Amino acid sequence: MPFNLTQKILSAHLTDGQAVSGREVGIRIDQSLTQDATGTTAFLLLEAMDIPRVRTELSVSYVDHNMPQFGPENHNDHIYLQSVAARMGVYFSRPGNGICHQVHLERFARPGRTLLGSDSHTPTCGGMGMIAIGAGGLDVAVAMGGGAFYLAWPKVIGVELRGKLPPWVSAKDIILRVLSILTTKGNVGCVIEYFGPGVAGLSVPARATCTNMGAELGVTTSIFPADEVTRQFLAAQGRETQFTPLSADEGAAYDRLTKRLHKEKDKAVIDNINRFCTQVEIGKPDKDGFVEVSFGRIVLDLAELEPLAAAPSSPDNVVRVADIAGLKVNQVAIGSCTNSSVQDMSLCAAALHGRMVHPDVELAISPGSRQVLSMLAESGRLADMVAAGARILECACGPCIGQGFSPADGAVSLRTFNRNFAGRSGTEGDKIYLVSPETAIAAAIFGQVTDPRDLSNLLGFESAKIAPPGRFRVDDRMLIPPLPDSTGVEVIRGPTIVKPPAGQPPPDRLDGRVLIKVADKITTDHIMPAGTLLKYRSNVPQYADYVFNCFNEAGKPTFAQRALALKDAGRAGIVVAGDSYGQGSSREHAALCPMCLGVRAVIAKAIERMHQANLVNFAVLPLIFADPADYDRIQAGDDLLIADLRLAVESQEDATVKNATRNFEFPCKILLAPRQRKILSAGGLLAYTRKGP
Ligand code: MIC
Ligand code: SF4
Repeated sequence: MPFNLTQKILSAHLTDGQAVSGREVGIRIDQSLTQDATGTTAFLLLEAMDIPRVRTELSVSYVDHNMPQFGPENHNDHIYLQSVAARMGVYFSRPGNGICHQVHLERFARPGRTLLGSDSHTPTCGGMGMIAIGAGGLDVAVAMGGGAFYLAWPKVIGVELRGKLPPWVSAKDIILRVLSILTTKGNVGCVIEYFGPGVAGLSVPARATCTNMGAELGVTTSIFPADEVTRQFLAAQGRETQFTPLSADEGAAYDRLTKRLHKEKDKAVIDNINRFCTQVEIGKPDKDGFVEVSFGRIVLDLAELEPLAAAPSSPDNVVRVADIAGLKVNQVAIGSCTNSSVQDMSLCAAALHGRMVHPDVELAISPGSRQVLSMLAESGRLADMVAAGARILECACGPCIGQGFSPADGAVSLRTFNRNFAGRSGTEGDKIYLVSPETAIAAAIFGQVTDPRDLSNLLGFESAKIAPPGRFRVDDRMLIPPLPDSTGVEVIRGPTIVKPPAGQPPPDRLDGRVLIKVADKITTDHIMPAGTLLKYRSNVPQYADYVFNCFNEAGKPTFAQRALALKDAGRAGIVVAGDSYGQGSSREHAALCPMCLGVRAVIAKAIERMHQANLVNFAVLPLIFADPADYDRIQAGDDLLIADLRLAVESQEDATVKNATRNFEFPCKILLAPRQRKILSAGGLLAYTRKGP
């Protein structure tokens, strides 16, 4: 039977379970990555497992998120991470070396390997033909300790690429087109596999842009084949021996996807499905106007693609750049793990050469890595950027995670990043558009949204294509390799690094109160804000003061205060949510901090993959409304009871929840694999791992 590439790599790594769609399986993890904002907890938890040294083929600890260093917290984290990496046999990528995903792609990614990272954009390395998955830090810690990683055997959605991209249209436009079809909802448990004749025209960083932003679809990962382009990239990085050609077998099958969409409200999405997908079937509308739409693969003719943008405030709010042309722009930011390669940066520098950034625009550029920055410096491109008035930021996440460069009130900001969730930039009511480097640089020069296809005329140069470097500048001195023998290495823990609290086994009976009721598409940024609060990541009790901070109202008790009062009264906190709860990052603090405040259950219409796993890992019960209409019958402040909670967690597929305030009962589903039930019953993954299954 012919296999697709995802099936091939997963099957070769299978340690547990069967390859049946939706069934939980365990896979062996070859490589891991952590970054500082999730890494301190990951390593504190790894230490708590009493594992002397990591058992992966390769593990790398990056420092790229928490860089401003206001107060001692960030530097304490860096010192801890460096010392614990030395102790555990892990590579340490020093602050200044670059963004984890960009550096990993350059120096470590290998076709056919598995990579688990404590960051949702770990799938970036899928651009190299590997299965690269984002997960919570505790899952990564278990994998570093040699344990399997568990996931639902995925549905594999095929994206066939044909033709060649026109000038000034690029990879960002491909993934924005995919987002306009699949949206950020309803893709849990899928892998996106790219194939077809159009793949060969895309460089490895361009492929990585597509797989990176696959995270915004909520899929498990995305993958490209490993071909001649991959070989050339590896050779240019001095790593040709690590190349293996890999692709789907001839005639390999892909899965169909079914989505529940609203006939009117989701009309644009249904139109896109009709336009870009094969074998579309649309069911009859139900009483509320919802239809089941199912389809085969997505087919994109790259030659017909045009510049696109994700308008505020969701990555799937996709519009044509031509339709918003003329909109005044006040700020442009180029960088992030999505678009910060040498090619992306060189293209922007070429457009800026001999010109000035528009007087009404502030332009920030953060090269993705030290390799990128040094190559820009050597080629003179950096001088072009500086001469044009660009503000050069360090090689780190920076504005992408709200570490500075927040836009002014009402300002329009164009960014080459991957997320534009409301407020993530650090400005309430922000107007962030996600665009390609081509569209971003056009706006920086002209002060308004400009279709980059007009740039050939406006700037007088033919094409925007920058050839991939034949040789990258390889200098690994900022990557500290593992010591052959790390016994006796001292781990340095500054006072701001606090051991995370442990989870608790579920009580026999849940007696709780709804602390908050939130709407659809609540992201982990809503639950646990980053920005200036990121520095508290290593101190869970302190960071927990800011849970659901964006919903706190002046003069009223905060979420944390209400939750702690309930906890002190010996009762459980409950969160009620709509569809797609916990979108976005892998940050386990979005489970860990609410748990620390006494939250024991989340009841939602649907919960995203990484967040659901994090809830289970910290013994917070995820429950799904059996009838989504029950969501409307519950209010914040209602008292909810589950009589046989322990029994339900151990063995039942449904739980009956009694709303004692409004005097009615409603059913919820417990959609957990047997292993997850054991984890919850044990009080979380740490206790479960220590005890053994
Ligand atoms: C993000 O892009 O939101 C982050 C910051 O990289 C997160 C990780 C984190 O919260 O530390 C992610 O994507 O997982
Ligand atoms: Fe960093 Fe932004 Fe990428 Fe997250 S999405 S890893 S914050 S650059």
